Amino acid sequence: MKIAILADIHGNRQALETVMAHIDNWQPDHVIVNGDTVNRGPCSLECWQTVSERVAQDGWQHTLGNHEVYQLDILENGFKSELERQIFLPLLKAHQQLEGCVPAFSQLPTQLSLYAPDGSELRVTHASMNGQRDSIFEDSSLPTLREQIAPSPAVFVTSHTHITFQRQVDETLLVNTGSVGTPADQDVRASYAQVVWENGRWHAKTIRLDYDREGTIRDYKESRFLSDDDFFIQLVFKEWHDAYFYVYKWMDLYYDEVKAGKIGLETAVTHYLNTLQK
Ligand SMILES: [Mn+2]
Repeated sequence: MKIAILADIHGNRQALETVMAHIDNWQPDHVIVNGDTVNRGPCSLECWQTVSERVAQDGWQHTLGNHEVYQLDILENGFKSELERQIFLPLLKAHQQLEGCVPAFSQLPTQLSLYAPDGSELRVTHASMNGQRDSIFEDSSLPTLREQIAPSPAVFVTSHTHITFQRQVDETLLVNTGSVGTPADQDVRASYAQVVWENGRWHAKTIRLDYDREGTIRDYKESRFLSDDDFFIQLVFKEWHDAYFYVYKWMDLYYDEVKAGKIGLETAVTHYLNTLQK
């Protein structure tokens, strides 16, 4: 039994196309898209539609990611303040692209399980058993990991951190798929996981693929995702460009001061980007 698990496409259709072609060539028995198909990148709608077509035509499955939850939250509640609206402008732009597709996100399952002939379980969820935002890291303590994957299956597949790894946790093979659209391990290549049941045991492999990054830059520009009036998208773009997460660090350093009105959002973002260039 061959299972492909891809995740965190994040609106990057160039990366998705390359990964899809590789998966189609591998001919797995099951394909699971493990959440966060939308947001961050310039082509949320195209990515959602492409994956939805494969779900309808080829039996692919799709789990709920925290970014699908964000879109449902915007649909239901909008933004709490003007500052929130500015910071989350990239999410709002994706929301406008997605239009009528967002309600369907509420139908996505939070986890999926497949079973080997011996009854052993492979479980797939976007982050952990504690929810779509509870990151599983390779270097977490054993008690933390046990709690995040309980009740422990034979194979636990997570995503969300955009950093691929494999680790044994007691009897469980723990696999992080990494991210198709915007990896965060400073390796810009798209990432997905192949999990195989063979000769009575499970094993897993991460696949890394080069794709048309110039095409992604063109998509950012042509979709006007990278516009001058949206300071925050420049941080998100730099995360994609460098395959590294900066937004959390920016939040730590500047969010309170920006919220208190001590520094403008544009200044705070520009200042931070300048420090990164040194
Ligand atoms: Mn996520």
